[in-house]
Amino acid sequence: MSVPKSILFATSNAGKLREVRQMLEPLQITVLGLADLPSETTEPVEDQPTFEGNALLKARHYAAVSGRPCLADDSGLCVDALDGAPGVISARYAGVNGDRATRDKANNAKLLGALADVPGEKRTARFVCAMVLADERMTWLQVRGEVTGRIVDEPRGDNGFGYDPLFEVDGMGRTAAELPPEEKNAISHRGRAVELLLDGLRRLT
Ligand code: ITT
Repeated sequence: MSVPKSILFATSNAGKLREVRQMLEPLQITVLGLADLPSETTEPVEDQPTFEGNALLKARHYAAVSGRPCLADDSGLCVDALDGAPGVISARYAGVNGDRATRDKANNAKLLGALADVPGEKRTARFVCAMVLADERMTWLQVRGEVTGRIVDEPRGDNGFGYDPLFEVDGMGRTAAELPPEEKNAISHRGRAVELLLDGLRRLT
C-alpha cells in the first residue's frame, strides 16, 4: 500500500470527519465518510478496554461492510485526578441518551462535577487518539497521538467539538475550542496521529 488518493474514514462523529478532511485534503487525499457508502451501516459495539482495541474493532467492522481498507479513530480524554477517566468511555461518560450535542453537553457537565473539588494544579489531562488502518484480514497501520493540558472551571470557546471547551492546551493558555481549526489540528492528538499515519503510509511504499 502507498499513500492512497482516497481514504474511507469510518466515523459517526462529524467533528472528527471535518478535522481529518481539513488535514488530508490539502495533500490531495480525498476523505470519504460513512455517508459515501452505498447503503446504511450498523455501528459496532465498542467494548474493548483500550483505544487501540476499539479503533481496530471499528476499522475491521467497516472494512467488512465496505469491502475496502478503512481508517478508524478511537479517542477520548484521560484526566489524571480521575485515574484516567473518562478514557475509552469518553463518548458515553454521562450516558447514551439524546443526540450528540446533548450527550457532549451532559459529558462536559459530568466532568466539571467530578472535578468540582480538584484544584487547578491537579486538573491535568490528555487527549488520546488511536488510529488504525485495516482491512478484513490485516492491520496496515496503528498510530497514537496525544496532547496534554488541563481541565478549566468553565467552558470557553465555540470551535471544535466534544470536550474541547474544557481542555486548556499546555503552553497555549487557550482551550481547544478557542483555537482556530488549523491551530487545533497542528497540535492536537488527532493531528499528531494523522502525521504518524502519513509517515507510516510513506514507509509502506
Ligand atoms: P466514532 O466511534 O463513530 O468514530 P465517537 O464520537 O463515538 O465516533 P469515540 O468512541 O472515539 O468516537 O469517542 C470519542 C469521545 O471523545 C467523544 O465523546 C468525543 O467528543 C471525545 N473527543 C475525541 N476527540 C476529541 C477532540 O478532538 N475534541 C474534543 N473531544 C474529543
